[in-house]
Amino acid sequence: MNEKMRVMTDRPLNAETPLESLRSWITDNDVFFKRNQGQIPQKPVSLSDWRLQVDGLVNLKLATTFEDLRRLPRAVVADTLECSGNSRSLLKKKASGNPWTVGGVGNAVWGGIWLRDLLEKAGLKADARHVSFEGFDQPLGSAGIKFIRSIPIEKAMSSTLLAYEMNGQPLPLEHGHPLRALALGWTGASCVKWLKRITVLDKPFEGFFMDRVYRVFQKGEDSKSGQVVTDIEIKSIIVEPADGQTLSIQTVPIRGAAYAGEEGIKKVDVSVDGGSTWHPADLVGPEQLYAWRHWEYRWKPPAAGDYTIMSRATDTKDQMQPMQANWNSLGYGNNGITEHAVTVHING
Ligand SMILES: Nc1nc2c(c(=O)[nH]1)N[C@H]1C(S)=C(S)[C@@H](COP(=O)(O)O)O[C@H]1N2
Ligand SMILES: [Mo]
Repeated sequence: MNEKMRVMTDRPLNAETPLESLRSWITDNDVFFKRNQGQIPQKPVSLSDWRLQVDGLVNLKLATTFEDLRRLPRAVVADTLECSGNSRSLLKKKASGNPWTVGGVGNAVWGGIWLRDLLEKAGLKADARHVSFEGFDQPLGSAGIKFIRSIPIEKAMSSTLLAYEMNGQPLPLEHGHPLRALALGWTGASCVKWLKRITVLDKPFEGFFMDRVYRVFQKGEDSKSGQVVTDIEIKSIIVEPADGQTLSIQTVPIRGAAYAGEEGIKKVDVSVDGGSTWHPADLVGPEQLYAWRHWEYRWKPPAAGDYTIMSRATDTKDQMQPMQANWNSLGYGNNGITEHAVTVHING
């Protein structure tokens, strides 16, 4: 793994992408954030031994080989993947979980097949409502709980990819080799790695990773009463300058990325006075559904001093990033403008 990554825990491996690697539209595989609940397989499985089970509420159970998958129509799609808990450590009130700053996100071009094509081969029964994914990574800890997650059948049949390539390379071991799910525009929790089994269910899968975590709830509330985390909400991050940087008094390029899960980015505004006035930024670089949009604003600091820079994204459904994050016990979905502000010092 690249030494620039910020490792939060070794076992399981949880590491975030450094700020400077978020400045390119494609996040390189070696610096792409790594988030694991269990033990990453020690070595890649042999592709000739590997099988993907498709079972549950289907007309025909499948034991798909890697060769079978390669024969299905290949789809290539950009998708920005973000951990549900990204930016958690920027919350003013502490929430438990990995202390991500902004680097629990990355954008890649993924190659694979549509899940729909595989499910159509198996044939759905009339009561099919959810699709669960199981990986072959080994759980860590005494409870031995497997990371199994399910998504609604509509998402599975419309915009979920099974990826075997990442940025033109075979899917790397840490990112789920040989095959992972990607519910496009949804947080990482619905994107199960090292797939071995896909099961069609008549209701959401029940288990620790569906009911105890990846839900938005307040302290003292039952986790199960909270909404399940699904799509990524409208957010922008500032990737340049960095918080606390000292700059000289000349034009400062302010750059960042904005993303909104299943929606596109309509505009990004920048404030250099702590949110009193806003200026439109230029949207730059590729524009693709499910992928982030980079933006830039060239700022001429009027005088020496300390400045707070904020960015505010609006999506194609006119939903605007909130001034403050919607706090919850596990610190999911921090997209607050204030929490993502950076302060810079301008030298005279
Ligand atoms: N099998 C398996 N899949 C998994 C996980 C896991 O622990 N095991 N972690 C999930 C979470 S919470 C996230 S954010 C993404 C991270 O994907 P990455 O490591 O490729 O960035 O994988 C998801 N898929
Ligand atoms: Mo995650």
